[in-house]
Amino acid sequence: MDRHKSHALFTEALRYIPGGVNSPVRAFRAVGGEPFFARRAFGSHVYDVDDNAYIDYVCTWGPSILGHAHPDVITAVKQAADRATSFGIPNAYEVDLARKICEWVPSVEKVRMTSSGTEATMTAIRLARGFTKRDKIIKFEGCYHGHVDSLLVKAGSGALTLGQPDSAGIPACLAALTLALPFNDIDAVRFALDHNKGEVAAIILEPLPANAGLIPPLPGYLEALRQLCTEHGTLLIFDEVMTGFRLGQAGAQGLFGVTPDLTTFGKVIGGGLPVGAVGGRRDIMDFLAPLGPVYQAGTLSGNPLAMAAGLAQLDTLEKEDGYTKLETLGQQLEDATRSALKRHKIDATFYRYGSMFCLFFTANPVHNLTQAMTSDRQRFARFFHGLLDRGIYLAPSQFETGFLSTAHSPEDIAATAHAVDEVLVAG
Ligand code: HOZ
Repeated sequence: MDRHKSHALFTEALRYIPGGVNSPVRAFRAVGGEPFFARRAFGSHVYDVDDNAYIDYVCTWGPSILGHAHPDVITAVKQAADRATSFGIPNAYEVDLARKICEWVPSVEKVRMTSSGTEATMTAIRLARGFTKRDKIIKFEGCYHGHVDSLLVKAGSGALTLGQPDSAGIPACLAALTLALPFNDIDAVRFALDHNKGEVAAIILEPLPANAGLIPPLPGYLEALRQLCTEHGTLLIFDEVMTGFRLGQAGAQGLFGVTPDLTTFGKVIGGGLPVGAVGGRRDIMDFLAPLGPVYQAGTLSGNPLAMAAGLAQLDTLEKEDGYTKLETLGQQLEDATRSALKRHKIDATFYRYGSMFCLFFTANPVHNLTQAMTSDRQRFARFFHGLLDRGIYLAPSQFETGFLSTAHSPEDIAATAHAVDEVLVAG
C-alpha cells in the first residue's frame, strides 16, 4: 500500500510536534511503522492522504457510534455553527443534553459538562474528596481515566502501551494518595479499605475496563464494590467515558445493574467533538461551585457545537434502534473471529460486549492487567499490520479496544473476516 504522502507528513510532524502526534498511542510505537494521516472519513471508512481506504474499527476511539460524518450530526453542527461556535454563556443545547443524560442514566440526577473525559474524571475526584473530606482514592491497575495526575498511577491505554503506567512529573506525595489495586480482586479492596479506614474518598474504575484491552468484570465483583463503598462511606465512581451511551442508553451500569454515586462520560455524548461530563447524585453534584465549595469551570464547557452534535447523535441512535443494530453486527464479527481462530488453531482470547471487542493473543482468560500482559504483543503487531495492509484499521496497540458503528455493514464484517483469515494463515 502506497503511503508516501503520510510518510512526508509524519516526517514534517516530527519536526514540530513531540513524537509527531498529539496523543501518544497514535504514534504506532507499540506495533512499529508509522501512522497514516487521515484526510476524510465517512460511514464505516476512513481515507488517508494517499487515498487508501480502511474499514475503521477505532471509530475515533469510540465517539463515532453512528459512523463518521453521519448526516444528522453534520447538519446539527452546521446549524449550531451558523449561530455561533462558542458563547461562554448558558445556552439551550446544554440544557437539552443534560436532560437527556439524566433521563437515560437513572443514577444521574445532575450533570456538569466539561471539554474532555480527562476533565470529567479530574472533577469527579475533586468532588469526591470535597464531599467526603477524605484524600485517598482507590483505582485499579490497567484502568485509564485520562491523564489526571492522581490517576496516572498504574494506568492503561497509551501509558501502558508505551511502558509508562506511572508517569514522570507527578509529585510522590500526590501519587501516595492513590492506591492502585488489581482489578477483579475484591479481597484486595476489602483489605485496602480496612487498612485506610475513614480515609478513602472514592473508588474509581471503568466498570468494563477497556484501556488494557477489554477486561470483563467477574460475576458479583461490581456488586461487591458497591456494597463495600456503602459500608465505608466511600463514593463509587464509574468512568464510563468509553462505555457510556455505547453499551446501551444507561451504559455499563445499565448492563451490569450496579449503581455508582458518580459517573464520568465523554466520547459518544460529543458526537466526535471535544466533550466530557460528570454526573450523579444530586447531593454530591450540588457540592460543585456555584452551589458548593468544590471549584470547577471551563470556557468551552457546554460548547454549542459539541452539545448539538451529541444531542443529534443520541437522538439518531434512539430513532434508528442503534443498540440492536450494533449487537447484531457485534455478533457477526464475534462469530467470524471465533471461527477463524478455531480453524487456524490460534491460542487467543476474544471478548465482546455489544459494539466493543478485543482479541488478546493469549490462551489465558484475562481478568486483570497481569493476565492481559501475558499477550503476545509481537503477534498482535503482525496481526495489526497484516490487517492494515488489507484495508482494515484496528487500534495500534494490544491494549486498546475495538469499536463498531451502526454504519458498519455485514459486507464490512465479511471483508474483515476474509482478511483475518489471510493474516492468521500468515502467522
Ligand atoms: N486514550 C485513548 C485511547 N483509549 C487514545 C486517544 C487518542 O490517541 O486519540
